[in-house]
Amino acid sequence: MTRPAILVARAVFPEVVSRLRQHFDVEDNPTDTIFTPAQLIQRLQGKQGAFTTGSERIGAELLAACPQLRVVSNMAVGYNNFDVEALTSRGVLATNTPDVLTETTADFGFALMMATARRMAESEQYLRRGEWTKWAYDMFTGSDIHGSTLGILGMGRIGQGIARRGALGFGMRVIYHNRSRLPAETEAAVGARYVDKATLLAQADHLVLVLPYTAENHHVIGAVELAAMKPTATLTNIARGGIVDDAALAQALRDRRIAAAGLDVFEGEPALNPALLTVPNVVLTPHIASASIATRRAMADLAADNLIAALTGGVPPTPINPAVLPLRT
Ligand code: 8YV
Repeated sequence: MTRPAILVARAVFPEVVSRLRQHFDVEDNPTDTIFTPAQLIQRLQGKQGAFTTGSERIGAELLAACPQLRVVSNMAVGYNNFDVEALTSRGVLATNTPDVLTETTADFGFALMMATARRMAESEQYLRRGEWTKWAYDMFTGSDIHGSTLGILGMGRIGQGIARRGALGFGMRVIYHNRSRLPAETEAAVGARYVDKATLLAQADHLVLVLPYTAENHHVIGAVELAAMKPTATLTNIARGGIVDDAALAQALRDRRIAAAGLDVFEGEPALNPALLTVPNVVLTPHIASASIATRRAMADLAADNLIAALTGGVPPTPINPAVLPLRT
């Protein structure tokens, strides 16, 4: 029996590629070239599996051009780069990497919120520029985390992790809004209270976005929502670019409509709205919320587990569209 062939679309831990080679004929990408859509289609010819990241778009056109494809395994919990409907209608399994990154990403969301509230990036740049000549009573004064109101939009696993940190670690009052309300015992365990979106915007001292990017969630935070927030509030986005209208946010930051923002994700990243680079009251990081060494390795291992199980008759641990199982051979 011939071994399945797979493409590892981006550079990833060599140990994980070696493990995949025990099962498959592997074409990898150690130079980490970003393939154009046409190059991706070309590389996927004759491949039954693909190991992808958020950078690879898997849509109807690609699937039509790659009829041998049986499984796409995303090394990410988010999968807005996948057209799940198109995948399902073609009988192609999609998998992601939930759970293994929850706590690491919640840590980062909390850190970014704190850095934003306490103006860490802005003050570090001031120090590096050599402008620190004396202490001053009002130098880089920010807003407190402890005792303040934490607002969370989107309350999945990562949102719950941030809520716990806020409620149990920092004595914050935690409010959240989500498509569906959590069961009462989960709300009690994470210390969060459900509110409507208008209340969330009006009452949060620190608003953190942790919701998936979908068509409905495009620009969920735009000029109107920013205007509804407290002028002293901060906004942190660790979810996806496109959830926030970045142009409207840059304007709101410039006008001090809100105090500050922390952004790990951007519309059209890795490009970013140039206006964001011209406002001082924003902390910018390059989509690294899940980037601890241990967690990135766990994500790569889980993505490999999914591919191996899917193409060797096993049960993939974290399928997105399990309805397509068992896969056709
Ligand atoms: C990934 C992420 O680093 O898991 C996600 O959804 O956003 C990050 O953890 C990124 O998507 C690369 O695949």
